[in-house]
Amino acid sequence: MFKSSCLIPLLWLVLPALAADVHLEWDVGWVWAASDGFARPMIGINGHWPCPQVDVNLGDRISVDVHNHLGNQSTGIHWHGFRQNMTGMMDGSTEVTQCAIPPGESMRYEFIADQSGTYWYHSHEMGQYPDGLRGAFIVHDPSPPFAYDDEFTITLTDFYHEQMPVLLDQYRSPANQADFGGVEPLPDRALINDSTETKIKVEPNKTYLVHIICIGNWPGHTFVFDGHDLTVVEVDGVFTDPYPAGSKRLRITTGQRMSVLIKTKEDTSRNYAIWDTMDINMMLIYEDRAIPENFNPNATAWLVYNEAEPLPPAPDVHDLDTNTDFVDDVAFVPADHEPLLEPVDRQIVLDTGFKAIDGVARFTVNGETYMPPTTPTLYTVLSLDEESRSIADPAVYGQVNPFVIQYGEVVEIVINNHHDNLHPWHLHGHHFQVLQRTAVDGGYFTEYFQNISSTPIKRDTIMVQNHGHAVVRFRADNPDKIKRVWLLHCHVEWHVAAGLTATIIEAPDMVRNMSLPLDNLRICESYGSPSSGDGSENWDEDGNTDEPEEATSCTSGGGDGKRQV
Ligand SMILES: *[C@@H]1O[C@H](CO)[C@@H](O)[C@H](O)[C@H]1NC(C)=O
Ligand SMILES: *[C@@H]1O[C@H](CO)[C@@H](O)[C@H](O)[C@H]1NC(C)=O
Ligand SMILES: *[C@@H]1O[C@H](CO)[C@@H](O)[C@H](O)[C@H]1NC(C)=O
Ligand SMILES: *[C@@H]1O[C@H](CO)[C@@H](O)[C@H](O)[C@H]1NC(C)=O
Ligand SMILES: *[C@@H]1O[C@H](CO)[C@@H](O)[C@H](O)[C@H]1NC(C)=O
Ligand SMILES: *[C@@H]1O[C@H](CO)[C@@H](O)[C@H](O)[C@H]1NC(C)=O
Ligand SMILES: *[C@@H]1O[C@H](CO)[C@@H](O)[C@H](O)[C@H]1NC(C)=O
Ligand SMILES: [Cu+2]
Repeated sequence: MFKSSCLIPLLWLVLPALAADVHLEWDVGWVWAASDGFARPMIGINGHWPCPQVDVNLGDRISVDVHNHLGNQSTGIHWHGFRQNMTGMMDGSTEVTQCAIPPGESMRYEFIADQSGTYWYHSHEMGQYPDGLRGAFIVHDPSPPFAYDDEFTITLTDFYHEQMPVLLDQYRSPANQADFGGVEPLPDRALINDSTETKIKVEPNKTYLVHIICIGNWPGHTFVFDGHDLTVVEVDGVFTDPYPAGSKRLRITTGQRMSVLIKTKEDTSRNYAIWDTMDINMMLIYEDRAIPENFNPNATAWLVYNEAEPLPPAPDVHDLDTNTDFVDDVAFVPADHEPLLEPVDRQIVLDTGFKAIDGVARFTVNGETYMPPTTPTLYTVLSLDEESRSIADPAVYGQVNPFVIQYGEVVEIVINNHHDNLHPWHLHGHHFQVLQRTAVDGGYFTEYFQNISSTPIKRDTIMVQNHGHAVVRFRADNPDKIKRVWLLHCHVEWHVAAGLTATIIEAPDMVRNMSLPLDNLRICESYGSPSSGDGSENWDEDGNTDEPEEATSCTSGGGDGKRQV
């Protein structure tokens, strides 16, 4: 079925001499933790939660052996923001580039950290990462275009006391407002660095590079470092021309990253709070949503100059409108000043909507909801190669909202958000240029703005405002002309579960074959999913296939099916 010759060893030959081998052994399992005082099982790594930060240097060769010790859930790890140059089968999106890793199974991920900056890793399986399986991944650059003395990372997230399988069942129940697109479960807390009492020891007279990562499930976050100005120098792994945010607030959405420089004070006479708030406007859209009186969207952490001094309360940020009161990231300029990609070879327009399917609210892209195929889409591309059905025909991929693009094309994606809700759209495998993005209620795409940058910012996740649109471009510059498959989806896990996802099938007709590591074939077999064939069979709502068959032992929560979506 697949050629047994392996691509990975070839890669080792073309590496910079100084690159190191970084090998990680990760046992993924349940860990009790009480990040905000409420104890619950979290999905941790090697017996610890929060999951570890990965720190590597540009060019390092990464290999991670992931062992699934969860016992009752399947898993997989996506390396968010990595383009997976030459290693598209290592993207970790289950049902797309691999089968899910069932309990008791293992898989080795191998790729090269050939991009510097701020990334993260997270499960891409069945709405799983908000239960804990996510962490920071920093690729240090030997010569960044700015100077700093030291660095640290903070993550921002919404946090739930109940586990995702239970919450997803509630969200997807017919009782849940199917006609209105479904009401998402409210988070219990916001956390900074997975804690309500994060204290960051800093020294005076220093410049710190702060990596900020939104590892949350749903709302964006707006934050303020009291008494300190922030200068943006990176978004989503792309260095920017330094952007002094001054007194304006910065926002990052689920999936996004941002690095800022802060200059610490000259003296250590007091400490300062970091204030973070979840975008409450993403939760308020339903008239009949009950937001409790005491609901607290805020989280506080501290820059600690002097441990003998008190930790001050968060600044009282008045009149913050999380709809408008933030720096527009479309105004950033990438440090490499790469020109606007043109002309456009292919335009893809996504009009988002929702509809009730079997009484359950689903989101749609151009009228169709995404249903995960039992054969991972990449495997369809590889295995249908020799058959009579053309892999350039989107119909062979099933209900995955497929878009086929050709090698070298400049692809423009227009996202028209017809919802009352904001959506952070994320593209795997590429950075895209952001040409334009409207404000809330800014209307759908009809024409280009007059003020498009000649050097647009590049990132991999963009917030698309309600009843507005965004326009992004990328080149299908697949370096070695390998067939690749990338998800394009809203990063809100509720919305992923509701089908707000499309699939980009890149250069399917390229002759160069990619062979799958034997690990991948083995886990498909032990999971009970096919590793070849078309995308006509789906996992349904309850995690069963269209054609009923025996459930395997890798049952996820909330039902007797194989998995959740
Ligand atoms: C992709 O990898 C190839 C081979 O290692 C390398 O020549 C190329 O520069 C890489 N491209 C990017 C965009 O990193
Ligand atoms: C935040 O959490 C990560 C992961 O646990 C850790 O590596 C990092 O040091 C923490 N940052 C601070 C400022 O405590
Ligand atoms: C910080 O720098 C200022 C100006 O150079 C100096 O006066 C001060 O003593 C320094 N503070 C510390 C704690 O070194
Ligand atoms: C959240 O922070 C804002 C700004 O400081 C404040 O006005 C508001 O009262 C806080 N909310 C809660 C519930 O503490
Ligand atoms: C560009 O124009 C659009 C619409 O005319 C406007 O919403 C946006 O704020 C402008 N952007 C900049 C950076 O001026
Ligand atoms: C691709 O793989 C198929 C199936 O193994 C094989 O028949 C074909 O010759 C390969 N094509 C190339 C260009 O290697
Ligand atoms: C899976 O196991 C964890 C840890 O024992 C437990 O908290 C959780 O409820 C289980 N999930 C399901 C769906 O059974
Ligand atoms: Cu969304």
